[in-house]
Amino acid sequence: MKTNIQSVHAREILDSRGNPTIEVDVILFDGSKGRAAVPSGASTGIHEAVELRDNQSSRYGGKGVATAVKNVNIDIAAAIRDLDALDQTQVDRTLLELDGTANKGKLGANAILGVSLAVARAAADACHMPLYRYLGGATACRLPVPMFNILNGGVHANWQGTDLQEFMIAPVGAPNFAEALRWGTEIYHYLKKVLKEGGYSVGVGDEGGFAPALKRNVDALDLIVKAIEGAGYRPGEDVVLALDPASSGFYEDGLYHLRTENRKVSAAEMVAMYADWVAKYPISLLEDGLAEDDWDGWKLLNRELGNKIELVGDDIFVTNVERIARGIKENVANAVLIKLNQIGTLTETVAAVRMAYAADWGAMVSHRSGETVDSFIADFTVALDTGHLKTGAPCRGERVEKYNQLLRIEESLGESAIFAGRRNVLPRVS
Ligand code: 2PG
Ligand code: MG
Repeated sequence: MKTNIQSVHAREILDSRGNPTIEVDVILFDGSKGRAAVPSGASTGIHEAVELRDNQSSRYGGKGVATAVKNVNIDIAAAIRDLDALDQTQVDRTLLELDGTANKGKLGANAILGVSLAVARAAADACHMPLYRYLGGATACRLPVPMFNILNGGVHANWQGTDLQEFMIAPVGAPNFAEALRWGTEIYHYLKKVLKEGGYSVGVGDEGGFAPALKRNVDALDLIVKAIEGAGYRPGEDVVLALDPASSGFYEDGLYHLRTENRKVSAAEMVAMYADWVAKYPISLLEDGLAEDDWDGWKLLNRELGNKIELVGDDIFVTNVERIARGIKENVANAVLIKLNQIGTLTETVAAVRMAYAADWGAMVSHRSGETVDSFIADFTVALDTGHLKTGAPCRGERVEKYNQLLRIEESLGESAIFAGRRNVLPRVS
């Protein structure tokens, strides 16, 4: 058949941090082509699928992915050659069977994901369809609220800034995606001015947000509110705030270690701190407020704030349906963060989104802190209609490429485009 896979070829390329990652090219018998590159996290959850690195210190300090490349070019290429690229489920099942482990440790989730995504792109090419249309069907037309991470901390700022990793703004009041992008970008630039005036550094972190060394984490919220107002927007009306503390990164021996503030606090104290912030600032979303295995803490968090804001699980769920199912059963959150490389195939990622929807939970698609210019997640977000996407500040080529792709999608949809706006950032709040 014309849409069967003719060849699969992987290579080692660099990501935005200058670390090696995988890029895969897939060619079908009709000449259709698909290319995909795999991102890489820094504040990775311990339950994520395995990112296979060579651990050979003489190359790239052990971070090479030559083994994963070889796995694609030899074993995977042989296993999926001749499969129909339009049958994504069969392709992904074949990859899972070939790997045979629970965590994709044999072939590497990075090797598997590169192939899975490149096959989808080749199939879309064969159908002469844009990726969002191929993945999402005839009715895919809703653009997400961009969640701009304009102030970076934690490991993304080398622990030189705030303990909390991400302070985001969401222009929920914008009439369309292009305007949301403009609003967010203007606020980002205004924040630079506010920081300069305050005598802070305006160097940027891994995701393009500024990374000032603030004395208290809460100071970031004040600076951002100032920037929103300074840029001419109304906090809480036009633009809301979102946080990803990535708290697994500062959870030690049962306590949360806020280094900048020189204090160690319990889960209950963290929850009280968030509740206080939610009362004082227009915060609509909190991701990873507590650590990846602090299930009791999460239950408390959800009891306190689950009816007020969106509580998104990243490291706790790792886009894995088994962990999401537990989260739904134990009622610990109301949304899931969706990262393709946490689980390793397109099919499993879609299953995670569907599980969230079936429970009336939200789903927020996410980039990784190590990225390439691949914009798969932009199309994926529109296809799966998740209503919001976080892919960094409106700064750094690998971040803006996703936002620019959403501009292109909005343009091509023309009158049919819908902007998710406020409702989709606050799925459970009236
Ligand atoms: C996160 C991500 C992306 P990393 O924690 O949500 O922002 O960071 O890719 O480093 O895990
Ligand atoms: Mg996170």
